[in-house]
Amino acid sequence: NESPAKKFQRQHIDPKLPLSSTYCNKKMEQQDMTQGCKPLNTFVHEPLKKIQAVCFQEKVTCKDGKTNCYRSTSKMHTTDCSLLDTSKYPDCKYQTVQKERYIILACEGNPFVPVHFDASV
Ligand code: CPA
Repeated sequence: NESPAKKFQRQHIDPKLPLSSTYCNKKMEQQDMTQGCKPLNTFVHEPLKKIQAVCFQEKVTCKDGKTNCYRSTSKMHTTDCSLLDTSKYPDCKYQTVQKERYIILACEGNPFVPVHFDASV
């Protein structure tokens, strides 16, 4: 059974920068997020260690009011995958938009690692 930490890695980490505008269509399928067509998902294109280090950076309140969120102190390479409203389930079609942003992650456990992508700013 997949741990919350491994699920976060599957859904949100891809160290390689996308090379094409069809990145999200392919990657959302490959990473098993197209049963139900997940409406919005962010990939972070940085090494695992650099993303895990965010759990020890600036503490902020999460969108749901919990207090286990952390904002990165540097901008990171990200890609927003947003489900197109013309998408017809089960054929999930996404817009691919690359951004350089600060990321906000929820962290849990021992070791204290990311388990949820809260936002980018
Ligand atoms: P995920 O990271 O798998 O917000 C809903 C989903 O949309 C969320 O999924 C991330 C994604 N999203 C995104 N980019 C955005 C905005 C949203 O990729 N810009 O969430 C994993 C699990 O974490 C879920 O089961 C909910 C749970 N969760 C929510 N808040 C949490 C918290 N503070 N601590 C621990 N788990 C939390």
